[in-house]
Amino acid sequence: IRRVSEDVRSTREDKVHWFPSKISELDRCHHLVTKFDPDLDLDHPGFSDLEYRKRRKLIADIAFCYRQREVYSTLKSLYPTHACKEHLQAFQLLETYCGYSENNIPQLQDVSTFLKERTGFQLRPVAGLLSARDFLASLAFRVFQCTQYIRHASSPMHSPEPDCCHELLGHVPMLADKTFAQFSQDIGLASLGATDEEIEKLSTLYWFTVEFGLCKQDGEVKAYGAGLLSSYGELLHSLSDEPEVRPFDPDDAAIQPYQDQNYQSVYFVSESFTDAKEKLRNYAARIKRPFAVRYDPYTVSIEVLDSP
Ligand code: NLE
Ligand code: FE2
Repeated sequence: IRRVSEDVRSTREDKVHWFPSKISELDRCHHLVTKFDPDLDLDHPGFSDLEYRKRRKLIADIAFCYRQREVYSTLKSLYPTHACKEHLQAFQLLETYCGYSENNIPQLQDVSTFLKERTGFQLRPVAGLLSARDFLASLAFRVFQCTQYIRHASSPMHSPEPDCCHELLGHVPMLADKTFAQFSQDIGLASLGATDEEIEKLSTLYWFTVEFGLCKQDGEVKAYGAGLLSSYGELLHSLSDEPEVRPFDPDDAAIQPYQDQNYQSVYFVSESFTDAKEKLRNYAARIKRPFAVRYDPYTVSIEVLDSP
């Protein structure tokens, strides 16, 4: 095995996308997509709402607590019957140790410290929806980029874009599970230096698992996707008879078309997280890259190796 990280950067620059190899280089993974920026996106539900746009610029506002309460208590009442057990367990801990409650929005740093102790994941504030390439690269380091603002008050039960309810209620509890954390990092590692087409497939896979995944537990189907666990409306929809539900197969899920404005019409159900993780590893091993990557947890960096 020969290290080729320098080669990748110098001689292969035109063929391989730059990707971060040190955690500090995530500073360069800051490219927002403009689609959901309420100041730039004409279709954003809050675009013509100047009051909303002003509020989005402030992160701590009294009004935030109010919406949080409604979203929080409504979702919490559904979790016992609709959420997977990993989510339920972690949610309990977050209420006990991290200030999760309907009256309080916890501090990102406190939640990050909690996650770091559980699975090594840490949270990093981000101003809006990132490009898929940058977002996935962060996962390779067990860094989760978290939005801080809250959804528009006109639709508390479903938001098309991520917001702090989505991150804190949907993603954070799941990232406290070891197998799920590994699954998330594996998607990130597979994305480093990948072609645009592969990034598209990996982000679609991410969409149908981390965001909208279902799983079997004790003979029942439960939700583990963050997009479901943070939307009262879609959580009910996903476990009703309406949508199509297919067994999770990465080759199938990676090319399934989807939209991000409303509830999904198709979901994928995994046998277990371990099964999903193994299937994903098998998928990732078949992605063609002129090198391999290995995460070194001691130095918190990515080593680039020649493919064997
Ligand atoms: N639909 C989700 C929610 O309402 O929380 C957010 C999905 C972000 C991909
Ligand atoms: Fe998300």
